Amino acid sequence: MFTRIPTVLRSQELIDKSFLKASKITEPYHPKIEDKIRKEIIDRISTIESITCTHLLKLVKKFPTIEKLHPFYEDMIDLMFDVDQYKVSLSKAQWAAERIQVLSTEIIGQLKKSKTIEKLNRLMKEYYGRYSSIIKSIDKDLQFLSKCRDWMRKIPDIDAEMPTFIIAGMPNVGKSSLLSKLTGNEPKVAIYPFTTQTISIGYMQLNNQKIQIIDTPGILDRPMEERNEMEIKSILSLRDIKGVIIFLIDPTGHSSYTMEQQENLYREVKQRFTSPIIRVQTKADLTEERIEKLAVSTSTMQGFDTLKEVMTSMIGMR
Ligand SMILES: Nc1nc2c(ncn2[C@@H]2O[C@H](COP(=O)(O)OP(=O)(O)O)[C@@H](O)[C@H]2O)c(=O)[nH]1
Ligand SMILES: [Mg+2]
Repeated sequence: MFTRIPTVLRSQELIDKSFLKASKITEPYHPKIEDKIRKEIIDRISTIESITCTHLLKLVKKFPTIEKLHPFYEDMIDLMFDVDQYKVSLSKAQWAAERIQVLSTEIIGQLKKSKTIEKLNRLMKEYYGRYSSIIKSIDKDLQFLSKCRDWMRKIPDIDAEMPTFIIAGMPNVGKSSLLSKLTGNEPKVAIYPFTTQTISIGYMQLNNQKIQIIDTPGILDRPMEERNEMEIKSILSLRDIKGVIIFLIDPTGHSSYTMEQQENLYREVKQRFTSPIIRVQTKADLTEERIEKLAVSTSTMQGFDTLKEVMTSMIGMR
């Protein structure tokens, strides 16, 4: 999702990069030495301006506008860094680019009117000095934006607009098995911010529509009371994904969790999330007992057709 945000150079890096490029510029022979020097300095300044403004304006353009993002990303970002500071830092980048453009135009104008080599060199020095101080004045902002970029790249690549099913249930009830049997592919795995957990994302077609299934190992599988505040907030951001929850229940004892533990988790998920919830019994091959209308087995594939029908009927319910 946020993989296209460009790397942010620190002030000194940007200065070094521009100056290095500028230093390589040499003018061919001119009959008058002042003309040669003037042309060279003007070209250098234009190069510095162009490299710098391209970089800064690319940041302004490619860093996302937070308000335009889906609430899920907005919430995540809100947990990660100070959004007001983010906006300030981006506008400082814009400001610096504009200042550099004005400065370059001003100095180039003066260069064109200057006759002596001494005056030309003095203007070049002045430009380098004023340029550097503008760029250095936004170093904190560039540093901050670089950190924001690192954070944003950690947000899992959930497509917030795609119909989504979120698999929940205690550990070992069969979440991962169901995901891989439904999607038939290796899921994408991402670290879930502020937790020590990962989430897996898989895709499948239901009724000619691409849907996304999220397996939440360690995320929707234990009571919130065992979690710290950041972890809770981060998990609750999943509420913004308007998905349907598939809550798996393993009544066989195979998962080593009691029905009571599983029902407690169910109640908690139901209370915290407003999404519709489909309850599904798992490991139906291990027992004749049916405690839910829907019962599936990833060993025998029984119940899969019915589950898919129910899922299809729920697409677009939220
Ligand atoms: N017999 C049987 N075992 C299953 C079924 N689904 C999962 N398992 C087994 O249950 C264990 C836990 O499954 P897993 O998908 O990793 O559960 P998760 O922790 O909820 O992701 C694994 O050993 C699976 O092979 C099923 O339908 N039938
Ligand atoms: Mg698992």
